[in-house]
Amino acid sequence: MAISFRIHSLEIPLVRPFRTSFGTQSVRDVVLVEAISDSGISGWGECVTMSWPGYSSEYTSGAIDVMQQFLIPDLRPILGTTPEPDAVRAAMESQQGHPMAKAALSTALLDLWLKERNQSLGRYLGAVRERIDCGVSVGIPTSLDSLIEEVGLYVDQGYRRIKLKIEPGWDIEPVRLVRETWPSIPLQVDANQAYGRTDGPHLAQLDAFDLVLIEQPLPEDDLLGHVQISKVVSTPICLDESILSVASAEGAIEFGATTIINIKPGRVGGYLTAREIHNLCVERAIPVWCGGMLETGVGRAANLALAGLPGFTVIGDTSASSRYYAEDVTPPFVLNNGQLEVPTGPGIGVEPIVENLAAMSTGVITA
Ligand code: NPQ
Ligand code: MG
Repeated sequence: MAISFRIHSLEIPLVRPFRTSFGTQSVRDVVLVEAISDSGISGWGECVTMSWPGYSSEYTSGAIDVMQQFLIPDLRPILGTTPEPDAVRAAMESQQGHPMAKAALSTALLDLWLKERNQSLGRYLGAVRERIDCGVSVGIPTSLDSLIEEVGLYVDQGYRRIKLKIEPGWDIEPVRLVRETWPSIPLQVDANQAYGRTDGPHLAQLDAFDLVLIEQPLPEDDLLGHVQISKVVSTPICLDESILSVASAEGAIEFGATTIINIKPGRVGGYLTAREIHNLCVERAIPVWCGGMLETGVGRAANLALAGLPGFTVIGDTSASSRYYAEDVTPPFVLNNGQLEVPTGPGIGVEPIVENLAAMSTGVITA
């Protein structure tokens, strides 16, 4: 006997469609990886891929495929007992790319390893905060009226920072209107790669609105373009999709392509690398914040632990469950005074509710 896996596919309706520059999502297709020990303890990790390769080259059925065909077979030799977190990451390094699939597997095994040690993920990672200030990401709506209505809802709920999704044709005017309506709320924008190198002068019009940052204006492989944009725009440029590893983070910082970094554990292959990027950024005095990928409570819990590290000084996208879901797969994370609590239980500190998991399930693969 040894550790085995169950790969759970779920579908959860979103409370409202979420539109970004790369497409619209109305239902979240979620993959939860469950790592089960001989003694019957389960560790959980969420795979943050989307169903199509719109945000990154990974996508859900591809992630399940690479887990089954390559990553789980690579892990097999070390699964006699619960492996050390470093050994898990190393075992999967023989496959290129697929950080979201790797993060899901490594987080499930890390949750199990921590539960066996009765230690929380926050403590393991080095969290210094018990509560996290929360921001919210606002999709591209159908009108300026519905934008103001939706932002107003979040402001009333207590969110401490607003992020507007932008794209060519939906940028200067919506940002102007939100800034005029809420003159002092921390506000930022995310383009998800929708602009080009010559859009600097256009994006410089956003400088008038006292934004915290402009996130990922250009394609993920265009570091030079981000350097060029940052010379024309005075608002700080923050990279998301471009940051895939410690090396790519260090390069982006040294080249002057980014002065703030969005860390998403799924995009960088898991929480160990996320912590290393955080440490690099602290060394280089680059503020970081924790991004979001419409996680269920499983991924949300782990992100809150990460966001408790000392370098996370910029408000992130760790929103309450209700921002996306009427019913979460775990007990819901509820906003309290604009904050969420870092879970303190062993591992990620939450478990899926068995009935919810069953009701949302579209299939389970044993591996
Ligand atoms: C970002 N997230 O920062 C992403 C992108 C994103 C919270 O803005 C389904 C699954 C739809 C993941 C849409 C936020 C998604 C998604 C957008 C991630 O760039
Ligand atoms: Mg982003």
